[in-house]
Amino acid sequence: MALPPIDDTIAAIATAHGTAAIGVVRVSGPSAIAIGTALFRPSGGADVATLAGGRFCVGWVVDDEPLDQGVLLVFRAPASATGQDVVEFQVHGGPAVLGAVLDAALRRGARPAGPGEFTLRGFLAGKLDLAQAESVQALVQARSEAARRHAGAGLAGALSKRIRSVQDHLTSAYAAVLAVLDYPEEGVEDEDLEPALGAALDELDALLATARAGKAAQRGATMALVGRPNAGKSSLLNALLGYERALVSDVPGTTRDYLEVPLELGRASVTAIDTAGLRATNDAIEGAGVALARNLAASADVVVAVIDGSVALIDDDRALVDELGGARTLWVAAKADAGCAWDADDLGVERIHRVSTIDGRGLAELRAALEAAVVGDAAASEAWLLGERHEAVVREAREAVQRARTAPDDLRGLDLETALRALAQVTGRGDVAEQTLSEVFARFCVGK
Ligand SMILES: Nc1nc2c(ncn2[C@@H]2O[C@H](COP(=O)(O)OP(=O)(O)O)[C@@H](O)[C@H]2O)c(=O)[nH]1
Ligand SMILES: [Mg+2]
Repeated sequence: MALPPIDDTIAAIATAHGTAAIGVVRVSGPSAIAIGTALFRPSGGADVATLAGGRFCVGWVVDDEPLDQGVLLVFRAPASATGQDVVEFQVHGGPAVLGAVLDAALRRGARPAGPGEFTLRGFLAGKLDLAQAESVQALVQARSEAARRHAGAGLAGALSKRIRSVQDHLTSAYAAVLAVLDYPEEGVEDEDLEPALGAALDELDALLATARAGKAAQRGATMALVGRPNAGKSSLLNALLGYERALVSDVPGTTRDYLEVPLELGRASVTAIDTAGLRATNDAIEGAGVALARNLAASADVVVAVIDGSVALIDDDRALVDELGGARTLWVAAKADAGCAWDADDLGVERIHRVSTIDGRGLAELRAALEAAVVGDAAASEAWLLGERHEAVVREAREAVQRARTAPDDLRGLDLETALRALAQVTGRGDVAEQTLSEVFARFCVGK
């Protein structure tokens, strides 16, 4: 798959299909200003042809007839997102209006842009690297707060910076290896290389951990709230959500079914599941709910076991530890405002989170602990790998660095070259196959 030409003029509707208050038609390339001049009649005597870059004018889009009233933004090369002359028509966001404006631009010499062509031009002009370009598309597609954060950090350059840091370690190791080719009798001392290679491996491992967390986020991690009736599960869910979603009642056994709701936890987004209280019951419906709760707890990625912290423990609570104890479970002592009747030792667990939904204590710490439980080691990292492609090349780099650690002097250089080449695929700065670029940008939206 060859890349499209970049020296002609492209045009596309950049906003979503359907009706909206405003829609945008983008035009980029050498004829962009001429197309803007031909199609836009500014009010108040402004002149598109001589308008400075970064300015806008208000007026009418006119083809054979007036099409719509709107705004024209003008950017001049190289100070634009694509590095080329760009005009953007902001008009009313209906499909007929946008279609007419796009047609008019195409009749004046623009060609319809393919997916991601504007961003591709920006990449080739050095406006952003490949990791940032992929973050742009991830940002467009982000459906959760966590996904938005990862993509936003990537666009700001967090991943590129981390990759450059690994590249710096590897380049210094490579220089040491090359120096030995000139003075073979010296040999490469492990202590010359080990710090750089070790640091590179640590950083690559941290990045690979984010790929695993990212996949869990895509798959949709689940968090189940379990515990006895009236322990405070539904109140806790509402407090974590910040709004009243689950019914709270002092009548035990209120939640008989279960309810699922998306919950944002900083760098993680999970499906939170509020379950029926775990207790022996003669009520058939409640009993079915209790069985369901046990199954949900067994399959959840994270379990929040809630116990009323203000009253003494009973055997049922300790039975919960036998049933749910394990790395996936966080123990919550609820109703801390009403007193603390027991501690972690009494329950026989390593750590408890004391929370109150009345005065809010402990909630921020619990949120942080939940976030860490979902994203694991990745919680500490600003830079996240986005998708399979990043993971594959980072894994390849890691394996090559690992080989370089133990290889004989004359082969170390080759391994380091392999690692550096693999990492260059993330940022796209270096030798990147056209095929790779085509595949990356084919996943983009048209108009982006
Ligand atoms: N004092 C106090 N009462 C609470 C707290 N959280 C819940 N409750 C009360 O405990 C009862 C049961 O709460 P609920 O959330 O429905 O428990 P669930 O059955 O485990 O879902 C209700 O009367 C709540 O008002 C808390 O943090 N402090
Ligand atoms: Mg409940």
